[in-house]
Amino acid sequence: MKSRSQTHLNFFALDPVVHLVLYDNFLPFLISSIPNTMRNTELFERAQITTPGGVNSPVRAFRSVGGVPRFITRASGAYFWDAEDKRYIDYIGSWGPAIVGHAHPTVLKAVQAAVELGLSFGAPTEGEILMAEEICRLVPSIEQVRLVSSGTEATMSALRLARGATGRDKIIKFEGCYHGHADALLVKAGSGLLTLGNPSSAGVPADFTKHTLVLDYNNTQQLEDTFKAMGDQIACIIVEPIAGNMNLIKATPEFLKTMRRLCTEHGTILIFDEVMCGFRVALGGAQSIYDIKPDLTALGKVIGGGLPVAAFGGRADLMAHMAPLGAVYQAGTLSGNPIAVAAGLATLKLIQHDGFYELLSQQSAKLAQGLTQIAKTAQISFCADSIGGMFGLYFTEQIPTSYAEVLRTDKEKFNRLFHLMLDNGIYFAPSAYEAGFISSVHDDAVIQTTLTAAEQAFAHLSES
Ligand code: KE4
Repeated sequence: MKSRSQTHLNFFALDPVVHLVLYDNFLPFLISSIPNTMRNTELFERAQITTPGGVNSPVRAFRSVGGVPRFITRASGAYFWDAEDKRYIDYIGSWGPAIVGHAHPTVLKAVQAAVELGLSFGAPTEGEILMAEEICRLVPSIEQVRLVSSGTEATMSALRLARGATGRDKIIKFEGCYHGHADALLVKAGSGLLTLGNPSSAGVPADFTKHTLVLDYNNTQQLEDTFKAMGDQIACIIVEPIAGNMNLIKATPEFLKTMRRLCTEHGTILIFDEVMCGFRVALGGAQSIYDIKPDLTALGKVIGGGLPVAAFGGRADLMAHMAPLGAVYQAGTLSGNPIAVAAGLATLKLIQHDGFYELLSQQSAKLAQGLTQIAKTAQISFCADSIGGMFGLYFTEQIPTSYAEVLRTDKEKFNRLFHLMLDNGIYFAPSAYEAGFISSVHDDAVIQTTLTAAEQAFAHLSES
């Protein structure tokens, strides 16, 4: 019996000509001629060997909608292509960053110019000043800002700052809002009256979430009651002023106004997590729409233009607590990375063109209203909502205003719509609990193609 190494050796002892024919010509031809209808499946199976779930962020695994994730090879404008060279109209836009469309020439040019000068220095650069000045100019509540590399870092740092500046431990978040995966924020409502948080993830000690109060989004009375009971113990409220992580849910003006008043009365820091809605719903973010001034804001996604830039900032007197000036520590090797900042600055310039947000709002409304009309014709219980470049799709009669209402929408119907549209080259967010995103290049032709595909999809849904 030949040992494995002997067989191996003989194989490599092949006549070089045979090896050349076999390895450098025939096999590559053979592989390339396999119909690539299996490439996504093949890549997904391979990915799962070396990466948990085959993905580097859970939502990408399609576990909520089922099926095989599409491995994207390239993107341009409103489109991206998968490993089987199938083109899709993209309605996630990298979960927000691709607001001017994928691979915008101006953004690519800025990145290419920056790359020529080096990738990362670990020392300050002028680009970081330009980015900080632009953010402070566009978001007036931000007097000082610090750049980081992810939304999680931004919110985690803002929380630490609020606790450091107030000397208090308790924080308030809302069921259905997602602020990244920092331990104190991976909580679900507890059973207690004031819903002290319980960990929503393994690996998070109960001690790390016992100071996190989880309240109901848009429940103003509960907010009043909580502050009456323990307002002077609360370091901060963190909220998505327009929520995009339980599908699209807008805060009521009364909810945010009450929050602002209670925080002022009790010396609590109000943190707006605008990582998703910042520069997405309006140039000044959600805070400009509601005309409410938070004490701190977290930003991300759009300000990196697709590369890793996020930020937290706000009142200068609070930011003065940050190291190296103050006692609240935060740091990051790649914070303010020059390539990422170049992409972000180029994107921030493009979104300031006249009429940019009017166009986004108009196009997202066309999509939402068109889908609603198609569903009505198909006599399917469905509605849609939009604001700026964000939209929400709900299989229910009324637009939800709370997490509990979102959970009552028909998730199974959404999943069937998702796949019917995916098969037709339309890529919605792969979850009934995510918002959708359009870019400034989702023009009428793109929207019409989507609506035509939706007519077939809803007709199919109504037959079954
Ligand atoms: P990142 O750490 O993923 O950069 O940002 C966390 C975060 C913070 N705050 C808000 C309001 C967010 O929406 C996010 C991240 N958003 C998700 C979309 N649901 C990113 C997609 C993903 O997790 O892969």
